[in-house]
Amino acid sequence: MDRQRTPRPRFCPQVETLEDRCCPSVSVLFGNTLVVTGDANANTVVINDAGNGSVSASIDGSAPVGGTAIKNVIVNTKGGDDSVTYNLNGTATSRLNLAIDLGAFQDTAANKNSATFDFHGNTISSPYLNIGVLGTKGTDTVTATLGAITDSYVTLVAYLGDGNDTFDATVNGNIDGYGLAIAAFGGNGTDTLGTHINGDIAPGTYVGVLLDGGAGDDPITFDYTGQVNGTLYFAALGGAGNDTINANITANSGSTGAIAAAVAGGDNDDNLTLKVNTTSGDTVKVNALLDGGAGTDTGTHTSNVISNAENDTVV
Ligand SMILES: [Ca+2]
Ligand SMILES: [Ca+2]
Ligand SMILES: [Ca+2]
Repeated sequence: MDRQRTPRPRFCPQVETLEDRCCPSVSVLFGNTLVVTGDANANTVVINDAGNGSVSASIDGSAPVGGTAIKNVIVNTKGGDDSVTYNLNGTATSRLNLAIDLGAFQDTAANKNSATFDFHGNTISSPYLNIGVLGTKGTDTVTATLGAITDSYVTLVAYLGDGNDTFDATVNGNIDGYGLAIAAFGGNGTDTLGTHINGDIAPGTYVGVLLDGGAGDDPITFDYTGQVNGTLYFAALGGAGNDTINANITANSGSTGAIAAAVAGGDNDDNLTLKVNTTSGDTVKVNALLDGGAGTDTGTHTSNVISNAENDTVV
């Protein structure tokens, strides 16, 4: 090496934050917490969960790092257009907390991020599975496809922040024991929020879904089909803006549980649909409300729904 050359400084430029000096990394803390850290660039994170505590992650194609007794996965992708994919590759029997920050404090309105949770049809039978996603000022897309749930407490919560965001959750399978809670908060912007559940709800089991569009003209969709022998709670809140909410609940023949459903348009002129279909003679209880809020609202609903929409149609 030429000694006359000034050594290149080892510190990074001061405009960079401390966090962003580091390379993207995956590490295990305390033997039970997997930490995935991105940087200011676009990062691709892939998490593979065997379901039994064996969880690994890679970032930007790095070799997977993980452990066999992982209970927490913490992902912070920071700035840039980031994507995070979670795969459940076997029956989930171990508890897991999964927290994903797509760059809430770094991204601008120009950024685009995604978080995808694919359960590949595997059953969730862990005591607890908690998934939280923190969106950004940019465009965030959260997609989740879950299988059956047995004797588990499962929560999926997404705060999408500003921008035109998308949340879409699908559950294909019966929900038998404890429960499931799904909540999405669209924040500002035109947010497309959807949840689709195809499966029976067993006696004593609770399923709750909250879709909150926030400000902006939000399209919100909810579909449920199955035998309701436990309790189904559903609420969609349009917030400010001209929102379109379409909720279709079908309690299959033989349902003995309870359904509480509310669709609230909030301010401005909303187009609201709430259908709760039951079979004559079933003992399933229904409490359903369609509330247009301020503005001139259009309501379409089954006869078991109480509505105050200005333009009201019973179907
Ligand atoms: Ca990043
Ligand atoms: Ca956002
Ligand atoms: Ca709205």
